[in-house]
Amino acid sequence: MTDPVPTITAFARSPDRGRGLARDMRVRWALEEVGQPYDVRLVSFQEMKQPAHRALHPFGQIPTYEEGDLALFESGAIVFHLAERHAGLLPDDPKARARAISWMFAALNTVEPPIVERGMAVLFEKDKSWYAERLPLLEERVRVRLGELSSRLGEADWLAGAFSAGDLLMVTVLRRLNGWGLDAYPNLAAYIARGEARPAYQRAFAEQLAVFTGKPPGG
Ligand SMILES: N[C@@H](CCC(=O)N[C@@H](CS)C(=O)NCC(=O)O)C(=O)O
Repeated sequence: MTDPVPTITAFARSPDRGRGLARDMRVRWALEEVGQPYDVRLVSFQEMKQPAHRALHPFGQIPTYEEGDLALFESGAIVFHLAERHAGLLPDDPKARARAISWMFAALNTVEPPIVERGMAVLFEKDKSWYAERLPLLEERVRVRLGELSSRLGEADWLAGAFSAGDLLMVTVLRRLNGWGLDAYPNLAAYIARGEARPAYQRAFAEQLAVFTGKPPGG
């Protein structure tokens, strides 16, 4: 029996204007990497906060993932589920697999928080009296993580051997910087570019951009 085609949710109108920064991009990219077709249900900000969507996502956010009677939320959990179910996103060797999973957690738990904190401040806190004082602190936290990540990556293509779900999540997390702070770390800029050059990434990006432009992918 073939698996049901999963349905994910994404913003009907993404605030990023099609730049692929919303977290459905991670899920789309993972689905493309493993060659799993999928459907997308677009939701408005209002719909996300309604009981029907909250039944899928307790925090009223995107992305969600439905596959038959399985409903998931949290982009990392969804990518992990796909990596467990399909070949191509995690190595088979148990130790190599555990290392790649560490990078999944590192992306979401260690690198993403300071990037999001800075991004939120820039977007929503500019008018606060403490903004000018707080911003350098938030920027320094991001720089520290970028420096550490850059040192570990070194000249390697990917974080733990072959491309994995850890890289997929890390690249999407770093993309949220929109290039900020990356001048100092050419190896991280090249790492992001390597991720973006993958055909699966390109397909996922085109799909989410098509939602914004209203034209079919590539059209
Ligand atoms: N940790 C969650 C974060 C989900 C999240 O913040 N989603 C954003 C879009 S990228 C959202 O739905 N924002 C609207 C809101 O929170 O009201 C994940 O990785 O899935």
